[in-house]
Amino acid sequence: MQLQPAPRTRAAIALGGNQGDVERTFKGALNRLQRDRRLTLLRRSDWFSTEPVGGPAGQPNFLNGAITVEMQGSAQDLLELCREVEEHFGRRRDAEEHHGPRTLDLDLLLFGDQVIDSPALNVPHPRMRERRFVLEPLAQIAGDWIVPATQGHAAQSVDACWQTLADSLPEGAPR
Ligand code: PH2
Ligand code: MG
Ligand code: MG
Repeated sequence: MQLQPAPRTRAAIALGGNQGDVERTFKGALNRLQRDRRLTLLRRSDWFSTEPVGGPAGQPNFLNGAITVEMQGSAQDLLELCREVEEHFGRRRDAEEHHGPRTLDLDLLLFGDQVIDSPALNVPHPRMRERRFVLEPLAQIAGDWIVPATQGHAAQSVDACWQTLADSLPEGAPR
């Protein structure tokens, strides 16, 4: 019997961080992700300086961005790869505060048109529709990607999600 190659799926990943030289970390993270032969980088957004949402008072601003990739493997495979890269760049989940400072956060936002609801992984990312620091960069690179219906939200393009959120923000809302 011949083994079939794993299917290739387009995925979207959010990058965040607010400890150390985050721009350098992001660059290193993209290199490291691409070293894995299963992954191809498709596009990357600008990097945005953003005010922290949640977490301890007074933590530094974040740098945020988004990338699209093609992954030969499952969403779980991609999650594991992201965790490895986070760890390589000094992320220590066991020693950090909820929503607190971190060197590198790689959040799997979208995986093709899949809806995944498991203890280990939720796709689409459950909070992506509410987060400016996710939608603004993602809209730059994947505006017409349809976010599948979940949690009472209809299926909607990234652009439409971003427009809805942007319209609800007060004038001059912080990034
Ligand atoms: N990540 C969080 C909590 N708060 N705020 C901003 N601006 N950017 C983030 O990436 C971020 C956050 C938890 O992952
Ligand atoms: Mg995360
Ligand atoms: Mg996160």
